Amino acid sequence: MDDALDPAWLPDDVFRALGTRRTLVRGSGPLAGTVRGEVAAACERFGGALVDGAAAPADLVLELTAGGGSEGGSGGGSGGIGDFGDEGFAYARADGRATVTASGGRGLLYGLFHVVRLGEAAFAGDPVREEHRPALALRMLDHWDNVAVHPVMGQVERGYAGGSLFWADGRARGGLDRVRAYGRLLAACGINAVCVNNVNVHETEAHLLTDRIGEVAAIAGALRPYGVRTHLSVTFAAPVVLGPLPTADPLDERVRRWWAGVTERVYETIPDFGGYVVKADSEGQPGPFAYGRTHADGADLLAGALAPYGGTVHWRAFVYDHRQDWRDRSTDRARAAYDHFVPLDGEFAANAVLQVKHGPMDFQVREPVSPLIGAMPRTRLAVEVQATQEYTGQQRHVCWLGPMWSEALRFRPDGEVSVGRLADALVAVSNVGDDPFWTGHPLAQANLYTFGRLAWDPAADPGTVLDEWIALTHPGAGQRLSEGLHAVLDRSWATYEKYTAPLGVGFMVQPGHHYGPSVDGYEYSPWGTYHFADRDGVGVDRGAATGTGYAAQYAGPWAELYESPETCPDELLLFFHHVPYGHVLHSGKTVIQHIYDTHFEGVAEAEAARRVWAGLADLVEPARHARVAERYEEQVRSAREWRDQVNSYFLRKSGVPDERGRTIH
Ligand code: GCW
Repeated sequence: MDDALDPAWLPDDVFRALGTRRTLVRGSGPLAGTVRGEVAAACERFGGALVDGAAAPADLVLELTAGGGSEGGSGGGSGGIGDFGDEGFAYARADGRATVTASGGRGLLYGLFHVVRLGEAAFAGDPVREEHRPALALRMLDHWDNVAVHPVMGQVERGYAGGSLFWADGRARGGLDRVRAYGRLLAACGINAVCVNNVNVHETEAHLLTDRIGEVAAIAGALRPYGVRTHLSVTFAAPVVLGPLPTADPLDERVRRWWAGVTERVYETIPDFGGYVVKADSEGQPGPFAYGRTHADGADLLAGALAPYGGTVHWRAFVYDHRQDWRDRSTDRARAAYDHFVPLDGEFAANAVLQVKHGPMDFQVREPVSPLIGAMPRTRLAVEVQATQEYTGQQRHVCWLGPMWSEALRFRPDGEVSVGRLADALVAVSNVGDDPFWTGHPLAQANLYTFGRLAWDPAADPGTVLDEWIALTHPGAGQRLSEGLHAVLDRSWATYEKYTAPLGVGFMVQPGHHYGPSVDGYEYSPWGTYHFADRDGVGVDRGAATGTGYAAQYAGPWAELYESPETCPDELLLFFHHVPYGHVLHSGKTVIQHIYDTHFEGVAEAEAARRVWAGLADLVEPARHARVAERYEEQVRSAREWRDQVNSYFLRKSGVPDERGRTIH
């Protein structure tokens, strides 16, 4: 394995408790083999032993048993030892001895990492017996990686961690050690699927589906030992782009046969292939609209091709008009996904999953939960979040997104069932590249880890997940380091929100690359992302009574709550309403004073976090410490820029002075 590669949450030391003990692994198949390999490596390092044989010797300390359940398909059999599903396991501890029992290899793998996470506690303490199963069957990372470097977007679209893990020099990387190590990290936090290329499928990447499928197979081979399945983004126009058809019309019989044939060959090459991801009729990508067909027609075409092999199509709901006229106040981008898809509920095939961004706009620092979530009870749902920090500091700023994601997953669209329970899958746009720290900013590793753990259990407390990440990433971390890491991470999302776009209004970023402030950067653009600030007020009227009607897309209790500025939560006020600067928030402050105060506070908090980090220099490995310290310089610089531009802009628009008389330019 690459020595220069950061071990992230799997440094050797986290295997100490396991590696010093005697462990028996029972079970056959490749994933049980992976578990055996992990145990053997840990024992070699720490002096324990991997015990062979069917019977457990008396001095055995850990027993890991997998039944004969399938490793690939769904519905792992019980193998006569209880049915924990494909990926679940039972963990028990008594008298200093631990056991993990699973129905198949996948469950065993997750059970192994459960023991690793527990460390010494896996063996000590009162007897326990617990069963663990993932709440969501699919926990996926979407890589927006291009094979050929794109002239504008580069190798990884919205990537802030160097080049691609998978692709370099126009082809799949030769050495796949890093991909294997990635699969291992993913398994250790519960992620079980990866889509290896950008949803914007350009010409070169279109060929991955056919003549270049061998390269995808090589990547799949490196991920498979850790239970991670491979998916591929495909272009809806593939039959035309790759030929020889003149049309991609989903209802054309030739098109149907084309997809069936191509998909058959995909499965010949990658028997456990996960399926396709499709961005259609969105930001210039081709789709069924060109043929007067619906998105259900489009999705069902691909679902039909995948069905014989158990594959799934992830069809993205990010469909909106990106050539809007800013003068037209009746079109509301936030409405688009709901308007396009709700009428199609019930028309999607059983193996089609509608992949919906968690918010209605585009991964802003604050958005309400998309009203599409929960509005299509007869359609399978994947919720998409963005680990890559496109709008949250681009991995130059610390912004731990655990609390944001957890809030979205706990939201109850109908007042009862949470988003986490409604979803079949949770997907994150990956924040990983070929950077030695994986994520550019070492602290952004916490986002990846937290995503995996929340996908396994959306009800988990993000703070507890962060504790886990800290303990794994810094084994033996004393109280000072743990507290320091909590201090810089816990509220980092709130801090970022304070110094950027206020009260849910969003954007205000520099066009194109989306880094740094430009209050009016998108105000007169075709992208549908406006704040409508004038001398009297700011915000978007999305109410049903006087605005775009977006608020009425929510189920009863939320529609009512968001409709009125009196009941709308402060943090979303400008998302839902255009209000005067003197409007008084529930906090008791006026909107304008809130803008000033939060921007001063946000910068002060970023400066304080930088100081906390500086004080941890003696406790953190030097290269890691230096990388974060360097990024804090940029974060503080950028936060001040945000503060000064936003505050000056609103002072000039409103003419209302800061009641505390601070410097505003
Ligand atoms: O957030 C926007 C990004 C695009 C991205 C798009 C999407 C892959 O700015 O770069 O394209 O969303 O989600 O499809």
